[in-house]
Amino acid sequence: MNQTFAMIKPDAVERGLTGKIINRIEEAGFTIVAMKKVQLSLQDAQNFYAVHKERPFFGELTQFMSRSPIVALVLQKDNAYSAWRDLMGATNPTEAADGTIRKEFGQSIGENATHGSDSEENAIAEISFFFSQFEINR
Ligand code: IDP
Repeated sequence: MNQTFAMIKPDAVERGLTGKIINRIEEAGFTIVAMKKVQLSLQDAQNFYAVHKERPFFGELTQFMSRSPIVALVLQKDNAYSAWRDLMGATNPTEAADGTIRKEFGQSIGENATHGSDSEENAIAEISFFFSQFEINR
């Protein structure tokens, strides 16, 4: 699977970091095959993060993700999901390696600038949550 799903989260979009993050994505050799800016409703965020619904931070996470627009992307590269996870860095920006996007742009464990699918299976599901097959350039 050479595609994965990525998001630029509300904190980064609000701070005017969309262009810088897209630049990092392209410089790392990913091809952006789909992209759009949308605002999630609270229900959309709850559906997208349903896997986390029992976690203590679910309310905080879904409020955050629906407070202002996000940028949704489909990225293409060999081993796309793991390559994008590597470029993002650890969930908590304070634990993320130097040179990663979360290290540079993340503000807290919750407001950590970007999302990336954590498996090939989830990449397929998350791409189809946001994009129809006609919106993905091949
Ligand atoms: P990931 O995004 O690195 O895959 P997950 O553990 O799957 O990390 O968590 C999903 C998202 O939930 C994180 O990116 C972050 O925005 C948020 N999150 C994770 N842990 C916490 C926490 O302890 N407090 C608040 N938000 C959290």
